[in-house]
This record gives sequence, structure tokens and C-alpha cells, in this order.
Amino acid sequence: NAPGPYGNASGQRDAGSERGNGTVLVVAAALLDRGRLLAARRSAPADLAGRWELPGGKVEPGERPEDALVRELREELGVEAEPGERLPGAWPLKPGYVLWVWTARLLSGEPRPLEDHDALRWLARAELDSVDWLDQDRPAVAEAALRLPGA
Ligand code: DCM
Repeated sequence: NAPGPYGNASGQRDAGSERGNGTVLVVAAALLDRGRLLAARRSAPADLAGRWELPGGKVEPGERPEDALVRELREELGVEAEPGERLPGAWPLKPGYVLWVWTARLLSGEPRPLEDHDALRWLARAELDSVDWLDQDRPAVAEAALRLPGA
């Protein structure tokens, strides 16, 4: 995402991305390829750096959530991807932020950590516990696991 205020200095949420109901929508992808799920290690901010997440980011004003997802995957990973189904659930992040997650498949490109991340891993179902997921992403990862072989 663009120079992202992860909350500004006064700790307030990103008013510019508000949806009109006081909530900022964050979208993320359970990118599935060849029976594996992509995990991305955050490089910032300090309190999240080193933890693993499903790649994504904030929906911009007037932007469709699925378009935001495609944009974020292009910016952060350098790939073209297609959203599939939205995983059931809406997970609270920090106050004023909620996370929605879609499955997605690669159309072209090989993901690289271009922005916001410093490592990527493709995890099979049995490997999902081998990285330290952000707490708020864990329910979505569990949902995504049901879409991987071996479920
Ligand atoms: N976020 C999260 N889990 C994700 C993606 C994002 O908890 N899978 C959080 C991190 C930030 C906020 O959402 O607080 C906005 O994300 P970003 O900074 O990547 O735009």
C-alpha cells in the first residue's frame, strides 16, 4: 500500500479510507497454488514486523474490495491474481479496522516480496503452523486450510 499510516501519531485510524460506517476495510488474499497457501512476512511496522500474514491492504475510498485485492497483490507481490470466493468471516484488526479475506489464484507472475514484506513462503496444509501468523489472520488461515489438499 502507499506510505501507509498504520494508525497515525495520535493512534487514530485512517479516516481517508473509511467506509462511511466508521470502519476501514482491509482485504487480504488466501493465494492458493499447487496445493499451497502463500504466507508473507511483514517488514513493518515494528509491532507487526516478522509476523506472517495473508497479503493485502486497505481498500481505498470508492474502490471495490475485490479490485483493492487485485491491486494490493500487484503492488506487493508483482503478480496478477484473480479473487475466488470470500471466506466466511469478518475479523477485527486494530480498533476501526476489519479484515475480509478471499481465496485467490495466480494468473501470471511469481510472487516476490516487493513491498511491505521481506519473505514469502508457500505452505502446504501440514506446514501452516510452521510460521508465526498474526493473531488476527489465524481464523482466515484456518478457513483457507479447508481449501487445501488433505483437508
Ligand atoms: N493487516 C492484518 N492482516 C492482514 C493484512 C493487513 O492484520 N492480512 C493489518 C495491518 C495494518 C492494516 O491491516 O494494521 C493495514 O494493512 P497494510 O498496512 O498492509 O495496508
